[in-house]
Amino acid sequence: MHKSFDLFFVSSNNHKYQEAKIILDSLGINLGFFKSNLEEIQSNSLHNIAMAKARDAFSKFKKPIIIEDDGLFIDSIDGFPGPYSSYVFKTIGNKGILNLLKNNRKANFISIITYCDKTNLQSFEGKLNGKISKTLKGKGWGYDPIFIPNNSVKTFAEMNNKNELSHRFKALKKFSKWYLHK
Ligand code: ITT
Repeated sequence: MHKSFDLFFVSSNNHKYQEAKIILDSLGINLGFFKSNLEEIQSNSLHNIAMAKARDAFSKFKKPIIIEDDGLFIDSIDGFPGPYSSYVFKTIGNKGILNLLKNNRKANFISIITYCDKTNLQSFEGKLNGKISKTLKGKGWGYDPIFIPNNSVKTFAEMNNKNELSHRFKALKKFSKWYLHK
């Protein structure tokens, strides 16, 4: 069954896979899914966390894989939650973030996609600038209801073209260029 897949996305998060699948389909890459909780090392570098996750994923599944590590970096609180985005979402959540912010609402979302196979370990970064909304807007997963990309008045949760401009799209686009010419 797995034969038709070019490579596998390893993550505990279905939403991330579903978006990555749509994006890579549009770029001509057929992405399978292994649902798994990967080792998440303590580090303030998304790149280091991503490399550890990718090594862990490849050692578990022994097939070409990609993993993703994301961070929402908010300027006025020194880049918090950054590498702790997953933990912060599960604890204080979007309402907790909104309660921390005043006037300066600038933020950026970063995605690191790391590819690993027997001979390669390669990372690709996508960064999207934007701001945090004043209230929750729209229905979406994770930080989608509070993140407004630059040049938009809508949050990710209210947009219908998130996958054409997101941090994830930018990282996967760079990855696809490399992967298809590898
Ligand atoms: P893995 O198993 O792949 O690690 P995860 O959900 O723990 O899944 P991350 O460590 O990359 O993933 O955590 C980043 C968090 O940031 C994630 O849990 C979401 O809450 C949030 N996030 C990442 N990308 C997002 C997006 O496109 N929209 C909304 N929230 C996002």
